[in-house]
Formats: sequence, C-alpha cells, structure tokens
Amino acid sequence: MSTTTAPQADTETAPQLVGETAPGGAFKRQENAFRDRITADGSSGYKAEPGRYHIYVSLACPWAHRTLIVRNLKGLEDVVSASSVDPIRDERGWAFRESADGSHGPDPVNGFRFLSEAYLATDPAFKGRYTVPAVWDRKTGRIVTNDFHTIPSQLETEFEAFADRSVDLYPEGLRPEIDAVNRMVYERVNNGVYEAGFATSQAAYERAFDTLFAALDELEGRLAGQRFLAGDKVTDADVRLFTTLVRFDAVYVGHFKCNLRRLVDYPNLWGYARDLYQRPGFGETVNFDHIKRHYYQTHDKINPSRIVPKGPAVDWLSPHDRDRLG
Ligand SMILES: N[C@@H](CCC(=O)N[C@@H](CS)C(=O)NCC(=O)O)C(=O)O
Repeated sequence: MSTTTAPQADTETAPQLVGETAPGGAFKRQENAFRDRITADGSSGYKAEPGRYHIYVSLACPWAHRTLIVRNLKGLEDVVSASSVDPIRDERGWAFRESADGSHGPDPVNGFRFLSEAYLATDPAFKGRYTVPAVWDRKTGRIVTNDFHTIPSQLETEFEAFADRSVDLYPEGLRPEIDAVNRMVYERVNNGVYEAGFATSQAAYERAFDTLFAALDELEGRLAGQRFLAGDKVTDADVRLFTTLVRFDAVYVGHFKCNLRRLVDYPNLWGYARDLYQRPGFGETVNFDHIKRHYYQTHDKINPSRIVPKGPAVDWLSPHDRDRLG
C-alpha cells in the first residue's frame, strides 16, 4: 500500500528517543519499570482502597488517557485521585506547574516539582524515561505501577466494592475477544503511530505506515456491522482504540506523518469515534490543547520549530448515526 518510493540511500536520522531505536531505524519502546498490581483482596500487597492511590497523568498522553476514561466510566473519581502534569516536557521530564485554566497544577499528593521525584523515591537507581501514567500509593510512598497495559484492567476489575458495577468494561465472556483485539490495536495502531513517528529511517517509517493503515482498514470493516469492537456495549477495547483515534487528525496525521488518510475519511471509524466522544466519560477527558502543544512542542527532533498547527477544524459533536447498529 506504500505511496512513496524510498530514497536510494536510506540514511538514519537522530532518534527522538535515544536508547529505544533498533538498528535499521525502528522504534522499540522501553519496558515498563514498575509492574506491581493492585488487587481487591490485597494479596499483592496493594489492596484496592478508597483514597489510597493517585494516578499521575498527562492529558496529552494516550496511555494515561485510557486510565482517566476507565476511572470515569467506573465512577471511581472519588476513590482514585488523578492529576495532570504540564503538557510541555523538557529534558528534565514531566513537571508539575500552575496553569491559567486549572487543567494542570502543582502535585497535590507529594508536592514534587517533577515526576522524576516519584520515580527516584520508588527506585533511587531508576534509569529510563519517567513516564505517565504512574500510580502512586500514599501508604507505602512509592509507584505501584507504570504499566499502561494493565492499569485499565486493574481499575476495571479490582475496585468493584467502590465502583459502578452496572458498567462492566471487561466482561468475563468477552475477555478472549477483547484481549485479541487489544493486541492487534496496540501493536498496529496505538503503538503503530509511534513506530511511524519515531522511525529514523525511510524504510522503518514506511513499514510502520503500511502496517498502521492496513489495520485501520480492518477496523473500518469490523465497525461496518457492529457498533463497538467487542459485544454490544462499550468495553475496554473501545477505550484503548479511542485514545489513538481522538489524536489522529490533530497530531498523528501531521506530526507522525500518518497521512494516507485522516480519521474523518473513514465513515465507520469516524462515526464510531464520535459515538464514543459524545458519551459521558469520553469527551470530557479530551483536551486538544494539551494534546497538540505536547506533541508539537516536546519532540524537538521531529518538530524543531515547535510551531503548533492551528487546525484541523473537526466537529466532534456532529451526529454519528451509529445507533442504527443497536
Ligand atoms: N510506560 C511506557 C509508556 C508510557 C509513555 O511512553 N508515556 C509517555 C507519554 S505518552 C511519557 O510519559 N513519556 C515520557 C518521556 O518520554 O520522557 C513506556 O515506558 O514507554
């Protein structure tokens, strides 16, 4: 499906993330450092309890965004606290700073100035990027987990005693199907846009590009006859795809060069994304200002001018007609 011809000499450029670029220019994401789990019965050492945990997020970050949506959908806003860092990140990593509109502010839990302080309080020898989401435990004074793969399912299943149990984002009977679609969506779409954007050679970029758009074509077909990715209600799988789709036209098309098609060019994916956006729990967690300023003003290797595009004009509130699918 490639639409360009690779230049004859496929030279590599400087990576945005040093240490996470394989020979040949492909982006290889670092492992998540902290992978303890919160459990309902406390058998892991981290019991699900109201007021105990705090999630450090960036409203710009798709991996952190998942956790906010799940927390809202499960009615856990008063059980697990959350706060956002400043979307602009420099070589010191994420920082806690005041904002004029209150969308980010000082660290309400520890008074840290930088997220790095939470990582180094947990492991003074930590080497790596200081990433969001990170779940802080007030009781032990450490990060329990920064594993963005599993934080959503911990919120979905371990806090049932305090959550809205009428919402089941990870129903037992659908788990194999949800896990399978999540794997495909993670590898080819969620992480696929990063593999295109962070590639440092033409060949690695084109491979990621082709993989991404083939996956979007498959998802477009899947969503032609069903309203959601798995079953007939919103599940964990929809949350995970949504956070990439909502960033697609605003950032990934331009900044990550994922420009074969825009989201608005896919009738089913675009209708599906609006259907989710317009539901409680989704649209209210989207902050396009953080999203655009973060990507365009943080990745200096990709956008040295740091200019943030003004567009696109996209109407997320226009009717979607997905109710016809039940
Ligand atoms: N924890 C994961 C994924 C989470 C992640 O990459 N979050 C980004 C924001 S979307 C981040 O916090 N990056 C900080 C940095 O690159 O310094 C990882 O280590 O790759």
